[in-house]
Amino acid sequence: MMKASNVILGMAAMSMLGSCAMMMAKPTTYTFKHNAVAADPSAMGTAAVMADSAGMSKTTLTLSGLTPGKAYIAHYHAFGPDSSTNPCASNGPVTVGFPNFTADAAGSATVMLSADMTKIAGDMGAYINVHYASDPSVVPVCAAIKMTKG
Ligand SMILES: [Cu+2]
Repeated sequence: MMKASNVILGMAAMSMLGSCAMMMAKPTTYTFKHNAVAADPSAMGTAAVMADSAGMSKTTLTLSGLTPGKAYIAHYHAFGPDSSTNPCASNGPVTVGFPNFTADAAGSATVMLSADMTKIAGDMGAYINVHYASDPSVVPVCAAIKMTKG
């Protein structure tokens, strides 16, 4: 009696774990690389991208080496016309914007974006860059998501 019910409980727990694993896919992590600019020379970080079963993506940026207390903006960009093998140099249009954020006293920041998967699918989500909010032409770091156009 005891044994049988333990087995049934065990099987129920296993199947629950299985369905959770299917719903919560593991994130894919991309590394930010520094652009050839003088701004924030030690800026670095990662972008962790996860898809859920409802067609939504969740992207978490974890950044350090930013200017303490400075305001930043970040975007997903589509593959642009200037390169087909280096998304960060392709000068593509913004597809989705992250919420505005400010680096903390240590120069770190974490920002999260939930977006419909279709908005960042394929060339639509070729790279993520981080700009100064005060001057978007300053882009200290960029993370390549899709390396080849098309
Ligand atoms: Cu941008």
